[in-house]
Amino acid sequence: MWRDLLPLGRHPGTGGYRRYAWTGADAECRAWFATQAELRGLRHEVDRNGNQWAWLGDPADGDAVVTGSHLDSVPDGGAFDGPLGVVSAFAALDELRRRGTSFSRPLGIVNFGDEEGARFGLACVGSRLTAGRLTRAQAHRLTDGDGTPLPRAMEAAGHDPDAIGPDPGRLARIGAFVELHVEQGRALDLSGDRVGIASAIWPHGRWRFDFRGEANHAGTTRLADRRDPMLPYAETVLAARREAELAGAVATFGKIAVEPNGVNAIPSLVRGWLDSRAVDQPGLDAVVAAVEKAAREHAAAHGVELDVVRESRTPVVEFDHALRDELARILGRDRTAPVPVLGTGAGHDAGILSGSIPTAMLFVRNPTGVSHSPAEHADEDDCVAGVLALADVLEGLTGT
Ligand code: HGY
Ligand code: MN
Ligand code: MN
Ligand code: MN
Repeated sequence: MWRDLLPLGRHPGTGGYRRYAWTGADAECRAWFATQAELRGLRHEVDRNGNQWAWLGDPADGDAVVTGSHLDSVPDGGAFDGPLGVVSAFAALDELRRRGTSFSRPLGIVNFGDEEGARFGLACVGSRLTAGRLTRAQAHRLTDGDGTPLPRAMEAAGHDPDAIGPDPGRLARIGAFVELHVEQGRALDLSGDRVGIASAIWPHGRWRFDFRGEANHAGTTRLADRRDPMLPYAETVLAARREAELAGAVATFGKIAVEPNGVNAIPSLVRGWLDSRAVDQPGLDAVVAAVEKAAREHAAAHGVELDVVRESRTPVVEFDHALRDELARILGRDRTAPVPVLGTGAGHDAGILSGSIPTAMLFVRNPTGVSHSPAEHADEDDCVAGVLALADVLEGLTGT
């Protein structure tokens, strides 16, 4: 499976993945998923929101157990964030077939669309639409960096954008969703464990800061005469770092757009996107408010106008306690020490769906903790341990 999947959407220069929603690379990944389903005799289905499903048994019977993740990536992402959960899902099913497991509940494997939000700015679009956490009208207003609206991109990829919307009937037939994911930190490396169980996801969000000044000649405009939006932007980046440090949170300006973007022109616009995450909602709100306050002060001092737009905010997630306990029991059977339980600052479809159905996550050790980078890595032995853990979980939940 890896051999077929690894080349898709990989940038030859960086070695990172550029698998953005509704692009050619995305289509190749989706074709790979459909092929994996077909090879195993699973019924392949694309839902109204473009999420892909592969079914063993009839989901109409209800109380299905679903596993899977996503295949899209951030700009120059690694090979594991998302795909490890999908590959492990198919591999776990293969393992259960080897064991001769018979299933008492329908089993589904899912590839959620547009998890990273790399193209249209909002993460987890497929699961948000399904859960009714994003309306069709809101989704139709999303555009990519080239100004292509999401509905046009969907249409070009052969999906009907007017069909998108909540799918409560589908969710009602799912009794549990377990997403396996590469860990995006070093907790398992530090504890010496291959696999852990997720406890919670920090609240997080994305804010767009538009600093508007005046374009002018870089050689002839006196410093005193400038309204340069790059200056308050730079001060704001430093303020974000300071405020996050004070609050024990994280804050990142990882994306920036500059107009006119000329080396010898003072910018007219600097647009920076803030991603911030904290242990709790008041902590997150306080960091973002402090960054915005600093941005406004610095903008005013430089004669620059500022607009701040909240593009998304995802509340804290506590994964389902009963399901978590069940996973801990299943994975703890042959162990003396308890299975590690860890929180994360990364968002996941399992977090979005936790408001609608019982969800849980398994994390696989990441020896460096690096993620959202071509350097992301997981050792093969740990990936195999993840597949076997997922197989045990699926067998424990569905086996007769
Ligand atoms: O956490 C994130 O940045 C995304 O939802 N994976
Ligand atoms: Mn990610
Ligand atoms: Mn992911
Ligand atoms: Mn000139």
